[in-house]
Amino acid sequence: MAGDRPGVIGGAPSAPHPIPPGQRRVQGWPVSHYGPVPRFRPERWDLRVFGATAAGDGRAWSFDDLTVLPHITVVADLHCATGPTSTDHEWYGIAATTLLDLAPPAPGVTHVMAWAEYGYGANLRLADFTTEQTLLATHHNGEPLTAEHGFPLRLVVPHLYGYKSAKWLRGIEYMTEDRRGFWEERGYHNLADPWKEQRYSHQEQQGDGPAA
Ligand SMILES: Nc1nc2c(c(=O)[nH]1)N[C@H]1C(S)=C(S)[C@@H](COP(=O)(O)O)O[C@H]1N2
Ligand SMILES: [Mo]
Repeated sequence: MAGDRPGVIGGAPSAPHPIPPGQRRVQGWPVSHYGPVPRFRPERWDLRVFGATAAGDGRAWSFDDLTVLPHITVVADLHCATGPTSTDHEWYGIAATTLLDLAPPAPGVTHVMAWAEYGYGANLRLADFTTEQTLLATHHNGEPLTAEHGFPLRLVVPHLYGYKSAKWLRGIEYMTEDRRGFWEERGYHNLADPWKEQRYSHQEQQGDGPAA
């Protein structure tokens, strides 16, 4: 599908394509999250990269700092692990790999925790964080994100179930071992591959998650 539109990762919007097993297509874009929608306060807001960085200390960006970084466009579907798939989202933002280049992880880093407002976290294998379609999105279909969809910044990990795509993103923690995030501690699968229907933690196999 790639190459339909120059510079767009993921192909043409609305081209017919399959969705993962057990999912149902929904019209529009439902809102799904736990807890209240945070308010954006630019003067207090930053995005932090911390934990096991190569440099030994962390880095922080204001929202304005982020706007001057290179941006990418990714077209992808969003699969909620409870069943709905909304299709053909056009995301615009900063590639996760760009962040990684600016604040490299220490050699032993295997996982990251994507931290959002109110302590929400989603853990990812480093390799899942660094795919070419993983991004920190500021815009959707040409408009800034709405508050309920993660304004001003959300992670988008298109190849995994939606709970890995943390809205209201505030930090990336580099980790030298795996640790469960918010939904991963509450019965959802540690890895979350929708094509393998990795929905629930009881389906996990040896090695899929941190030792209990
Ligand atoms: N901060 C935060 N991000 C979150 C969640 C949440 O509870 N808190 N829920 C996740 C889940 S389960 C899904 S399916 C997607 C839904 O994104 P949407 O509301 O933009 O459709 O957001 C994810 N990001
Ligand atoms: Mo979800």
